[in-house]
Amino acid sequence: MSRRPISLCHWGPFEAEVSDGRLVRTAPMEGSGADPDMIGAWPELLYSETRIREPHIRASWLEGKKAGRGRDPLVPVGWDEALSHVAAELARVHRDFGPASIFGGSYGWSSAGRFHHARTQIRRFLAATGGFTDQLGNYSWGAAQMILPHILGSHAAVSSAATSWASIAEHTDTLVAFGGLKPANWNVTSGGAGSHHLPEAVLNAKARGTRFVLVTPHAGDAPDGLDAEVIAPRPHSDTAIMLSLARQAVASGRADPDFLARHTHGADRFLAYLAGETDGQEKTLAWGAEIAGLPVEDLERLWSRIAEGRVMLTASWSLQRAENGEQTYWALIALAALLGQIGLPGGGFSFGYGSMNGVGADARSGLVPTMPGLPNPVPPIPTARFADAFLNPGRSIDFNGHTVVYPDIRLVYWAGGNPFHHHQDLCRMEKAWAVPETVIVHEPWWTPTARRADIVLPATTSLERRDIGGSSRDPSVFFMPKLVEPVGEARSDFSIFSGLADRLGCGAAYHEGLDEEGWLRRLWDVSLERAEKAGIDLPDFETASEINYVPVSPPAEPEVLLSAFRADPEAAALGTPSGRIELYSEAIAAMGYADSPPHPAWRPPLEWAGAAEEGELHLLTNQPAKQLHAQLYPVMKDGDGPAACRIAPGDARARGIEDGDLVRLHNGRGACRARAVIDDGLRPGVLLMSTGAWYDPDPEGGPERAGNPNVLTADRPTSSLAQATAAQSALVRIEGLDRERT
Ligand SMILES: Nc1nc2c(c(=O)[nH]1)N[C@H]1C(S)=C(S)[C@@H](COP(=O)(O)OP(=O)(O)OC[C@H]3O[C@@H](n4cnc5c(=O)[nH]c(N)nc54)[C@H](O)[C@@H]3O)O[C@H]1N2
Ligand SMILES: Nc1nc2c(c(=O)[nH]1)N[C@H]1C(S)=C(S)[C@@H](COP(=O)(O)OP(=O)(O)OC[C@H]3O[C@@H](n4cnc5c(=O)[nH]c(N)nc54)[C@H](O)[C@@H]3O)O[C@H]1N2
Ligand SMILES: [Mo]
Repeated sequence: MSRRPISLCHWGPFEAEVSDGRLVRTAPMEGSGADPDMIGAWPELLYSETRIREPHIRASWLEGKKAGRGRDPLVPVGWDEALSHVAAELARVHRDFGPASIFGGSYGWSSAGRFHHARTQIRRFLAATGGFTDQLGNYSWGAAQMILPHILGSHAAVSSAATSWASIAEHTDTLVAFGGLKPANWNVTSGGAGSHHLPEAVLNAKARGTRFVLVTPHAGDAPDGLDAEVIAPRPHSDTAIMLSLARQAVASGRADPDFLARHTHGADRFLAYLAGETDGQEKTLAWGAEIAGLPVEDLERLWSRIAEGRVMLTASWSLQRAENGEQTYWALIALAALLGQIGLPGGGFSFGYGSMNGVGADARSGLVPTMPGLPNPVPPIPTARFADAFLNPGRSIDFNGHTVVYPDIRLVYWAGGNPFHHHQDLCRMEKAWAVPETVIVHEPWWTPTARRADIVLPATTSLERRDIGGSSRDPSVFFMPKLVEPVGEARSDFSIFSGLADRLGCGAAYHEGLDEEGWLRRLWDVSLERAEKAGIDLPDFETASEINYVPVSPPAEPEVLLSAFRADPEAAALGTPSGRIELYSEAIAAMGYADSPPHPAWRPPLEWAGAAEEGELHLLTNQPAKQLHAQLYPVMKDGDGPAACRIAPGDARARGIEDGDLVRLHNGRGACRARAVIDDGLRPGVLLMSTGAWYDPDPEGGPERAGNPNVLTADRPTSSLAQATAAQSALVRIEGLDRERT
């Protein structure tokens, strides 16, 4: 019997069993450590009733009515008719309103596979048509992405570089993880990965003697077997905790003056703030503990853990997805700078160990290229401000030192994302979504976003086409075979855009006369060149297509973040104005934003426990354990009722809520149903819901029915500097719903 083909998705590599042209079974590739439930969901997901099988157009749109989007019926049409409408509409809007009125940022994860990555494809296509309004930054680490270049010269510390687990296992005495090390987040990697070995890497470090301290309101953020110490502060108080530890480092004489002098800029001004010289408040441990809602002994103990030995400080990405999230990352870097271990093996700081599979893995990045982009003359808007932009054409906002003027959006084109999953304040977004004249969506499944389009084009999944896959955090490359024929009439995004580009007369610019195979060969040629430069052997295209899975040897030395800069701060100067780690930034000071101080500082958020009224709780929304965002929902959702909401026992008791009860969460922005799960590992005053439920508003005006917490979150930016999502900053109330149980 021949070997089963291997392919790849964001939640891991898998072996596929295909019988009579139908996918019947999927299992994790042997030794990969991928989650068998998520991988095993593929056959049901692929043929789900929720697949879009043919192109659809809203009947009332065809009659020229803008109103009715998301309510009036979508009717099936042939491909030719659908593509004619899309091409004509793009040409009309382009001609009458210009390229800036076409919104095609299309934020979203799409699927694994470098060539067929929908978001890359749509941006190239819309650029080929003459331009479009793009989105700058992401939802994952949007605040860090904008502020880290001011502090470190680039955002590599959050995106691609982290000190490797091998270095931690060998050298780290204590690892302090703000935001915890949530093990379920290791189920996925952007781009897919051959190896899911973080659970092992962490236990290996523990076995070698690393002690773990997790600072998180939820004990569930601790991996099994780690025996970690957990400190559970109020959400969003982390900045104050870090600043008080920094002050303690100075006050106790533990701060490293040589590191500060040689490797940082502006330390004196930051230290003056810590001492209270600029605002009359010394940032003592007692001050930090008060803000964090902790006994001061907890911070004294935390200080004693980091005062000695080799210390690695880390923060999850969730911490900066909050009001003033920029400050949290800056404060962590400042604390690490005072301890003076940045750039040493197993010491200093790194971000995101608990955020995604592959962070801290020993891997070579960037072997497989994506389809290259094309020039776009239109300036982008900050990613998470799109609903605000639709609602306020012509308005100016501050953004990282310059002014962005919102364009007048007439047409929205989305491929590879689900904004009715990912954006905040969905009731506000519904209003924004009604503004454009036309909405076009490519999707494999009838997601809430697809259902709110005027023209829906059915896209294939990565199992229905060939591709080359690989993540920058993984030592492998995958040649993903076409496992089955497309479901229904689905087509790849590339084939849809090629057809449209030909109609619009920009085919040569978009596809360059190449088909799927032609592009895969071209991309692989680039990989071979890159591999040769790096001294790695890769097989030729035919061999790789045959074997599917190509392991790539990891780099010889484990990565240590900023080691070259530590060794020689002149030769390996950072890309900041001073060439050093900036603890005070003149560039940020010059922006003059009231909400963006020029050194790390505590600024109380608008929505957090410190501002809560009687009965209000802080709602945190983390990533779903067995879904990738809203992907997999049709198969992996937990039962028929709404999503779970975790609540601490005392908070439940005070409201007469029992485990399993149906509950209603609400605030001034919206309301949703949920199923109460009483969790004694959760800090009182905090509610925790995972994202990923398919938005299902009640036409009768009752609470949203699936448990999508984004009806409760605020569409408010982290700060004027980053304009990133602050999804974690939300106060809500919760109550039982008529004692109904799910
Ligand atoms: N409240 C709250 N909200 C959040 C977050 C939070 O912490 N709290 N986290 C945020 C974060 S970090 C992120 S990254 C976002 C994620 O938000 P999204 O990336 O928008 O979420 P996904 O569900 O992964 O959406 C990807 C969509 O692409 C579709 N797709 C897959 N393959 C293809 C393809 O080949 N072609 C096409 N055309 N479509 C395809 C999938 O079916 C899916 O619907 O959510 C953000 N939202
Ligand atoms: N299984 C699975 N894994 C995923 C994803 C998925 O959809 N499913 N999505 C991936 C993506 S796109 C991203 S960006 C990453 C996101 O990675 P993260 O942002 O790190 O992950 P989250 O699950 O949002 O949050 C992790 C934990 O942070 C804690 N936390 C939240 N706010 C605070 C705070 O103010 N203080 C402290 N101390 N702790 C806080 C919460 O207890 C929460 O459980 O996850 C990736 N991993
Ligand atoms: Mo993300």
